[in-house]
Amino acid sequence: MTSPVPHLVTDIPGPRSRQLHAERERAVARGFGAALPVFVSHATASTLEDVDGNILIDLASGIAVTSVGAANPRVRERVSAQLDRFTHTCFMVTEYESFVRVAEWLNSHVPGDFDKRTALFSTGAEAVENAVKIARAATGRPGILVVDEAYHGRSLLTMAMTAKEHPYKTSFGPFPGDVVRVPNANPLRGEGTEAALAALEETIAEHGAEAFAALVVEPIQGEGGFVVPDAGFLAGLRRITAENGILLVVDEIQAGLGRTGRLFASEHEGIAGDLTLTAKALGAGLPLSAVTGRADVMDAVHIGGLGGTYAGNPLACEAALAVFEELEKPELLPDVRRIEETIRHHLEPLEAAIDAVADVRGRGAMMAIEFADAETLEPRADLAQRISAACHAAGVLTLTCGTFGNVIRLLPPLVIDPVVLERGLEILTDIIRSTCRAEEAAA
Ligand code: PLZ
Repeated sequence: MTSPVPHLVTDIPGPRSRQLHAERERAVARGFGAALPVFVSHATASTLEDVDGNILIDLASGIAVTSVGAANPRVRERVSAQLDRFTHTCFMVTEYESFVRVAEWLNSHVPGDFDKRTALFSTGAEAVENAVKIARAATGRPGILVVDEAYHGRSLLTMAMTAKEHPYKTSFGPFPGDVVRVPNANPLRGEGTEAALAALEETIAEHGAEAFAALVVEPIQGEGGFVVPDAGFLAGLRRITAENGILLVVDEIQAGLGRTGRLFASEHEGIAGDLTLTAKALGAGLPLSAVTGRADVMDAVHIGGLGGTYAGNPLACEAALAVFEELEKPELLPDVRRIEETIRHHLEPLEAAIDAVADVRGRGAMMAIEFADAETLEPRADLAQRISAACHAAGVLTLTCGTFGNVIRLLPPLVIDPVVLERGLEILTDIIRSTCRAEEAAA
């Protein structure tokens, strides 16, 4: 069976998208990039249709947000029913039930065999910022530990926590202090679990444990390059933080909520954060984020200390309740594991066949392919960008990532049609082969 998509009727971007993009340049601040300057008119579980009538295969999910599809019927039903009731009260003014139900679901599903509480916000960065506030209130300590290559957001504090300078931090400093970075156990480029953990213990000894409220870590790094840390690294962080009275904050904003084939990526390593952060897929595109964690830690904050006008907006809470219904379908997580098998089946043979393919990695529907020189591991951002651009021209939406920009990441909706996924991967692998072969022939 062949897939009827991608279905291209113009060049990508087409004339209408190009016209809108020109209008955008006159109206919208220049600081926003665009991975693919195409304007979308409709979406399905697997595809995006643009204003020129082209249908693209979606291997991005709006950066891991539309995990249940960008036009999910349950989300639509719940959100439209809420639209008919009311759009906003501000939870700090008058309350509504869905906020409580979302908190209850997260309390019972987030890893950790302890009594939990949840606080809802709107963006991922806001969840990270609030986790820091909560950790400081609970411990009475100031500092925050973060790891190399981490990404935690674009607000001033979360930029300080994010590793990569350009484009996130360039010209925006100074940043809040008391953020200290420790090595990551990056299997391709790092020194291994033991060395990374020894460096953390040294840093804690240098500053004194009482300097640090929390260590914040992504269980699988997102923007940093889909780095699945060496086995034992997360468990080591769990042990060392506990020994030093430092709270472990697990940032599941990109990797959580089914993306890796388990409900939470921390489950692969059998760890539980004292606080766990979710966003992105939580609201299926309606802005919603959460801090979920130990009741005693969460409730260390005084009444009135947490909030925000839109925190836990009622439309977004309804969307989250629909997402939970999807995540509870017994076939969903097995389907995600099948997505990983399909992606590995297509990409892994390239590792042996093509010198510039340095690594194929990831979990579930969070998979990546890294391009680098075979001998020196010198990153090949140029190749990743060229291949990604060729995929776009062929109607497959891929994204790049990584500290060096040399990684192509695949984030298909968890509900993508398997036939469409196969087709997208055939196009991607053909482009990787032809681009790399042409280069090898020229060398
Ligand atoms: N923590 C692990 O992945 C957001 C950033 C896109 P916000 N990642 C996508 C961009 O270039 O702005 C992210 C993340 C992790 C925190 C965040 C921040 O989430 O909802 O973008 O604030």
